[in-house]
Amino acid sequence: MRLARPFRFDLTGLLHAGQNRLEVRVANTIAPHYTVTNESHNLGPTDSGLLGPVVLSQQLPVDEWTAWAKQETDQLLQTLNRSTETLKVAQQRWERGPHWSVLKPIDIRSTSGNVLQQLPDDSILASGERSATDTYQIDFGTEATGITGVRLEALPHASLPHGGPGRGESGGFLVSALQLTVSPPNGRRFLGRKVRIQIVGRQEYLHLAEVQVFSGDKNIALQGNATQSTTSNNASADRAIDNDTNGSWAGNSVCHTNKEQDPWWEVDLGADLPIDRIVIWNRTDGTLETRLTGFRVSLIDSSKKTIWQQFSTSPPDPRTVFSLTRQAVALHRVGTRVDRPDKRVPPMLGATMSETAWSVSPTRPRRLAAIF
Ligand SMILES: [Ca+2]
Repeated sequence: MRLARPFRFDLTGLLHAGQNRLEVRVANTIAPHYTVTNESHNLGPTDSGLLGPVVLSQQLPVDEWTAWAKQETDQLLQTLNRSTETLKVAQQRWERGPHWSVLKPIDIRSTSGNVLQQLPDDSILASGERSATDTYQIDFGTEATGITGVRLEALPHASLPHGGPGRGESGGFLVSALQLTVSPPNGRRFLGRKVRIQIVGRQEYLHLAEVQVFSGDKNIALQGNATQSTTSNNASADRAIDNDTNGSWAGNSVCHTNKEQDPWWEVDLGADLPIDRIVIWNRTDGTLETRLTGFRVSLIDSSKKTIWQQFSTSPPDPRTVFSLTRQAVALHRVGTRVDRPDKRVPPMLGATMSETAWSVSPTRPRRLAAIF
């Protein structure tokens, strides 16, 4: 009879190779005895039955143990790596959802000389002489890739009028424009194989007098192979890389497509090459240069990925220079979020908002955000 715990039985020598059957039988436990003993001596449980769990452990030779552990690990890993429909859906949702991280300011400037101070949480606090208008220019460093959105948060602060979040007399603010540009880090350059120019969203003729693609000081477009969506008047695509910027039609150096939806022109440089500048020369005769109003320039790499893109709203006169060391980012969708949705906040729109604005006159300090 054993009354102390733990109960340990050494089965060495009783087990044989292969499977063994073990039966644990518990009979006549002493628990019922407690119910009839004097309470002053009763220190244990009074329920009849097995008191406590039974754990069987076995010690295997090292090699068998290793094999067993490996088998167990493999099975667990298999379970871990097995994808289910629920997991797949959850992962997709996780991947779709935004994951915000705070950008760390590197350089902060105010054109009207306001004092901009970086706080410990990397937010920026404005103070000093208030001016009617101002432009804040802030450089951030980031190693993030695949950025899909930017969120501008306006935070209340005790030093601002009525607790902020703005510097207006009521603690409000008005943001009339937001422009975002991106530069490759530490002198790195965009590598691309094709430069594509396209008029998007309407039926139009596309003419180009010349397209220069500079890698350093060398125009490497001259070595490329030019194509375009269609050709009219025998004005082939290679007229835009004939090293002649003459924009007069009579000079036979301007390429020409049919009037069509979303016409394009493209030069293939043959390999991914570092690109610093793209210069687009327009047609100059008559008033036909206006046809090149609203076009898109893209740099595409060998894997057909667009790695740089810019949209120009005004026609080159006679040329437009696109520097790839600093790229403007087109902002597409804008939303605002307030912590009190019952308060109406006018939406902030567009990459460069000259006519619309994000304007807030809070009745009490609160945290606001606009998402681009
Ligand atoms: Ca030309």
